[in-house]
Amino acid sequence: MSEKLTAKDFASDQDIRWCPGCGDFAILKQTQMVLAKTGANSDKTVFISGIGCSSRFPYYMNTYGMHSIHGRATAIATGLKKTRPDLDVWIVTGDGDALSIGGNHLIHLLRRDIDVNVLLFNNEIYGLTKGQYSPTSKQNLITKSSPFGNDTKPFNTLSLVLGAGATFVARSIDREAKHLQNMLIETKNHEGASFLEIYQNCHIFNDGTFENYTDKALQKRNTLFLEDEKPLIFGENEELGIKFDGLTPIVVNRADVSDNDLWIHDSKDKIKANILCSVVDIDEKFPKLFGVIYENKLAKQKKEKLSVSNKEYLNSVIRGNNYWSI
Ligand SMILES: Cc1ncc(C[n+]2csc(CCOP(=O)(O)OP(=O)(O)O)c2C)c(N)n1
Ligand code: SF4
Repeated sequence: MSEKLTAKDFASDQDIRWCPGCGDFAILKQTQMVLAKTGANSDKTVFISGIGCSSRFPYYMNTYGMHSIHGRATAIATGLKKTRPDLDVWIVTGDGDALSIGGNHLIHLLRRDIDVNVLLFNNEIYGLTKGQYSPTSKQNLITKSSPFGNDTKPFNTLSLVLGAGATFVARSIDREAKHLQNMLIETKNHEGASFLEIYQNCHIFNDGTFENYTDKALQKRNTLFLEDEKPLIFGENEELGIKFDGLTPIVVNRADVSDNDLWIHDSKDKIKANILCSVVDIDEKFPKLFGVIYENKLAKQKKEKLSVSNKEYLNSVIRGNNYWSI
């Protein structure tokens, strides 16, 4: 039996070329820890990236990897997973790489429910090319390519991937080490396409964009870390909650209602997940959501059935001699 690897074993000997202080470091560290913790085999693990600062990730991992083409990590990973289902395939991508040039490939990977782990490092900017606005940049943000302010609305990333058919949708943030670690474990464990958005601070070109969620004085009012079977509670002193008024989520004072009336998180519920992503997550009167928003575990069973019949069908095509007539 092979020896259990440590986090250090998953680190390569390459010099890391991210700016000191970049949020990418924290994600790299937690990923290496998670691989060690979950007993991953470096010979069976592959990181595929596109182009961007975040996409330098595979160089720093002592696993197989490919720093591929802008926006196409999803296509390459799909091909790899289809031909080598025994491999644990991870995609590392940025908001530009995944949602601008790679948007089309991302939605189809999710629709096809390819069993890979997508880590989207969202810094709401193009880092590598020095600070142009991206499809997740906030409206009115002044950047190199929007000197008068970004006049386009950002994607609602979580709604987008949920709509594309992702069977696992979660969010974490570079500054919350323990949470990030847990989310990476959940992402790895999910069978099917897992999508983890990680808020990542680019302190060179978009510093402080996630300050509301990391600043100690602001964090409690502005974040809600979802846990299954727990009520949606937030606020400086956990004094606020979210409940339904008919079909509409509203913020209530916990002093005015019973906790039993609050919204209880259930990541299996796709209707609730849709409301969380399309109503709660985008409205500043609500806190920003972190955690597993949606997971469909049943997708795995259906898939197993399908892959057996596909395999038999493919075998009969390859080994048969009656299929090609001109
Ligand atoms: C075909 C092509 N078009 C454009 C570029 C230029 N380019 C390189 S990285 C990038 C965006 C990177 O932004 P993001 O994916 O958010 O990653 P970050 O650098 O912020 O981690 C762009 C537009 C390219 N390399 N190839
Ligand atoms: S430019 Fe931004 S995203 Fe790129 S390495 Fe530097 S801090 Fe990180």
